[in-house]
Amino acid sequence: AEVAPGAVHVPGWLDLAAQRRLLAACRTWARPPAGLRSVRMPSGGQMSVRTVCLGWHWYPYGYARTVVDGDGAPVKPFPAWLGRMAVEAVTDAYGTEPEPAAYDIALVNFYDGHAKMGMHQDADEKSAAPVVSLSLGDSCVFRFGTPGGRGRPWTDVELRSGDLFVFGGPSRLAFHGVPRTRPGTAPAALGLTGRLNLTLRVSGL
Ligand code: MD3
Ligand code: FE
Repeated sequence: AEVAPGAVHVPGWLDLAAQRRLLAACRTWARPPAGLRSVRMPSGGQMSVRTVCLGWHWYPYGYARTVVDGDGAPVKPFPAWLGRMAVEAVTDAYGTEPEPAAYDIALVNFYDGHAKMGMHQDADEKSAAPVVSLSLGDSCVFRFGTPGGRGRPWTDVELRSGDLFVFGGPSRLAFHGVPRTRPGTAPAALGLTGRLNLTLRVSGL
């Protein structure tokens, strides 16, 4: 379903077996060094989401090759199979191949039952390539706004385990956030308490 120009939601893109493989990989990436951490904003606040990065390390507001705001360790490599998955995702969502830009960043966000993410833009990448989002575990309310500001109008979309969302074109700089998750809604067979979201991106660096 096209939620806005360039914003395409593909429910159930990953079957249970694929979700389990991706979750197992996320669990190895989450371990230190350069593992899961919660980001401290320059304003002093702490994000309730915990994040691990592959390829490039995101910090407010930029990308580095080491965990500059954490343990200082080199960021884990971005695996080639994730890059192939990103190209397949864009191709399936849009029905056309993406421009030849190499996906080289993954941000893996973990939400416990209380975590949420305020409305923001993803503007630290130097590429206009679409962002690929994959959800695992608990469902959430995903709020999709406009490029004009963090306020209304917005559309609330339920994201479930296995869902794909691709954000490109005019939607690439839209404000978006996660006002709440729905604890206890993860597929029992997945074995995850909470929610994971992976975003695959092109750094342009
Ligand atoms: C729209 N993550 O990591 S995924 C983020 O569920 C982020 O963890 C949320 O926002 C999450 O920055 C939302 C959906 C998403 C991801 C990236 C986007 C929507 C986007 C980039 C541009 C526009
Ligand atoms: Fe974002």
